[in-house]
Amino acid sequence: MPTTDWPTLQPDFSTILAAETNPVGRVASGDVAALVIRQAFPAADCAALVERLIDEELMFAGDDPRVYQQALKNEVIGKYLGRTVNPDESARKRIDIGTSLGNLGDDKESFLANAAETHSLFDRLFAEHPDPIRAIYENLQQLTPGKQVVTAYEPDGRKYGPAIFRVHYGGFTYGPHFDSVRNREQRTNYAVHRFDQQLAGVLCLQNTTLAGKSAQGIIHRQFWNEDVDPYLKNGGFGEFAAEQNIPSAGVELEPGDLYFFNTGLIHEVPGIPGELPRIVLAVFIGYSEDDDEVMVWS
Ligand SMILES: O=C(O)CCC(=O)C(=O)O
Ligand SMILES: [Fe+2]
Repeated sequence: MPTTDWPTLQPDFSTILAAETNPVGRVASGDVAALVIRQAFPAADCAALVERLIDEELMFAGDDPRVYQQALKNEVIGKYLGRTVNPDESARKRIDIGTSLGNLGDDKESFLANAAETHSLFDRLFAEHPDPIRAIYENLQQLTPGKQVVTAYEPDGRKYGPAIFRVHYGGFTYGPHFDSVRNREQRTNYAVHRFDQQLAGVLCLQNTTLAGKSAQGIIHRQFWNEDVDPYLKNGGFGEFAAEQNIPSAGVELEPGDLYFFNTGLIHEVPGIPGELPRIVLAVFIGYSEDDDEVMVWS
């Protein structure tokens, strides 16, 4: 275990629990930078899954600009593309397989209908194959003793999407940002709005690599607030963070590795224009210290 001021705890839930009785709570409070579970889903299963997603025409193998145009026309992918996130398709090419509250949440009925389709799709995909969604939920359950990890649902029982695959082509970059249904999207009409803290769980399925360097996440020890907001909007956060000596944690993942972090902290994933797309399976997590439920959605 590293003993820095702002630790990343790893490599598996039992080691982490031996060091911290409430590890997710420590991420929620911002005292721990991240939790990393090495080989939460075996690397060989990641490779087989990527092959299957390609065979199913849910994604495309390479980074050919025509591929993305083709994907837009594909009936299945077309439905799941994060178009609202990436209005400039030539610059930021990303295929989403799953249902995103961020992209679809403005229309609750259509969001929940889309989520039901995603459940059917994933049930079919993983009926007879290793299920990476389960790997995320089971690790999270172990890391939140005494609480119940569930797919997020509305009071009438309807479920959100359980997780989302994101396939990033051509050096897709997440600039410094935060994610919060409460503070950013202000989705007061959703059950997940009740949680004090929002975390993410991200399972790496495939890295993108160029000249020995791969695309990896960086988390800054700075919660979003009104004062840092202008720096996020004008692209000056990097300079601000350097001036203020804000600590950061880089998390190096291999395919099969899973990390959890607080999305209220400013975070980023600088892109690497490697040959293969960077593929992750991602969830958001709603957490309150005094809530018995931990809700998971995408
Ligand atoms: O892909 C990642 O590692 C993180 C992406 C991200 O910013 C998020 O899921 O909130
Ligand atoms: Fe994020």
